[in-house]
Amino acid sequence: MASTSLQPLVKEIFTADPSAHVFNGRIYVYPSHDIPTPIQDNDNGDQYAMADYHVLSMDSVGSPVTDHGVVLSLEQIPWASKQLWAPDAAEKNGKFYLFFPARDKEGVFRIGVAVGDKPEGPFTPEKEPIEGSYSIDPASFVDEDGEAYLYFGGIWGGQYLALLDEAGKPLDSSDHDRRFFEAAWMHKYNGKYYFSYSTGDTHYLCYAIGDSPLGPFTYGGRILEPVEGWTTHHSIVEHEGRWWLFHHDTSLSGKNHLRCVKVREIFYDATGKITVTEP
Ligand code: FUB
Repeated sequence: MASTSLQPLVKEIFTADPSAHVFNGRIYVYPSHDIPTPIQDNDNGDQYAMADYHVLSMDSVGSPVTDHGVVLSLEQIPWASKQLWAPDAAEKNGKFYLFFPARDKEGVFRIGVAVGDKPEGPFTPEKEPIEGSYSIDPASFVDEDGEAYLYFGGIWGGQYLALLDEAGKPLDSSDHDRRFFEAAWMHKYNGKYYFSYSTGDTHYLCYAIGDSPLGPFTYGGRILEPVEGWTTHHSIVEHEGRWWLFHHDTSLSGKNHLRCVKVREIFYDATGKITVTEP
């Protein structure tokens, strides 16, 4: 099924970078909230000028989607100056944490945290970003033993994470079809850790598999071919025994910075490889 034939989860607002989780049996999606801007596309990503976050939720894929409205906005965050990019969320001891990147007052991307009592927010931001944090695209992963991890990285392809090829050799930064660029995500399937990501300027969603959440991860293949629009960004979540890929494209607007979130089912073959068609 081509990405363009899928329907956006919501059409009333533009959404991107969907991080999906199941909390209390319900699917919650933490997306970026894209907004119109006169800023032309540039390599700094200034055209992604987002100023608040919404949360979406649904009973299951295909059921009505609730937009919970604004759950955190730029003016509430004392350290941030602009660009509320791809967020993610995690639960710990009954509190819900929203992790988000934004440029600080010096224009450097930092990662902040906001806390809420419910998965749908609202969220109250900490006064400062996470100490020592930098870069974009935080992705949280809580393992079965309760240990929590935050993956991050991006902005023109800094290869922040070593991924290995099938021979155990680190992928070269010139391997644009396979190296990490941005949009990190972690999920666990059958005891293995799947680190998935965007290759950025070559527009693939790929994954690499490891025996530990800290890696090393060995390149496993592509999840999704390029979609409409420059960016590609995703999350993978299990719900009621089926696996879902949330991602975005620009089919609702035709503009790189006005994206829409979609969802499709994914499958695993007998060797653990991800496929978008049922084996
Ligand atoms: O939404 C802004 C940026 O575009 C994200 O941080 C990247 O992953 C890309 O989707």
